[in-house]
Amino acid sequence: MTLEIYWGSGSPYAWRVLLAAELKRIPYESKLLEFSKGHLRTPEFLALNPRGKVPVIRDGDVTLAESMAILAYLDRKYPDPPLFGRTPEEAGRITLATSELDAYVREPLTAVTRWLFGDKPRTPDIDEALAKVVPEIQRVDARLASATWFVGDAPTAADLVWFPPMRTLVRANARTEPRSRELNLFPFAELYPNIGAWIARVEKLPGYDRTFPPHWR
Ligand SMILES: N[C@@H](CCC(=O)N[C@@H](CS)C(=O)NCC(=O)O)C(=O)O
Repeated sequence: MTLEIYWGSGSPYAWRVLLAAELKRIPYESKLLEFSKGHLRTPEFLALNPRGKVPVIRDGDVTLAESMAILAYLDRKYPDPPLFGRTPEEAGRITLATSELDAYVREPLTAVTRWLFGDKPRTPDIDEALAKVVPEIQRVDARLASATWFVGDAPTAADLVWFPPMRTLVRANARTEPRSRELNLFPFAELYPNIGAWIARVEKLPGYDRTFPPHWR
């Protein structure tokens, strides 16, 4: 039975999983669900994931939710190329990078991106979020100044996990000027050229186009 991937357009968590499947060249059946049509609230989908969230995979008898669990599963089942490195040190550094995104960056970054796309006035909350996000982005840009990928010489889970939120931020910046200019995030690729170049590299990976959020086109 073909691997089935349930995903939603633009979901950063689901995007990780699609990128992993493409990187590993795993054949899969795409099950694109629409949030606005209530597809995640149907009894059929809730039977797969009672939390009603994507991503979810089905692989024969195995049903699995939570993006990091899915990456771990796919990596064990299809070891090449490895998502979590080839050495203990690489595994540690990759997991550090994915944990850092989820622990320290995701929440303030979501606040900044939402503000950019919205029409609310600037509040201290946004400045607080920005003060957390900017040093993190600067660190990533500095890291990518001397490296092609986050860890080692090939894309890993670290790249796949950081890519969707970074690509979302780039999109938000391009589409929300002058709000993005007000936050000193515009033009993103000029301010953070190494992140810009890394994004272009990810976008050249085979199969990338199939993972691109349909509603962004
Ligand atoms: N921790 C989960 C997060 C999954 C998640 O929050 N998915 C969102 C889309 S980005 C979702 O399905 N939201 C639908 C809802 O909550 O109704 C993971 O890593 O997979």
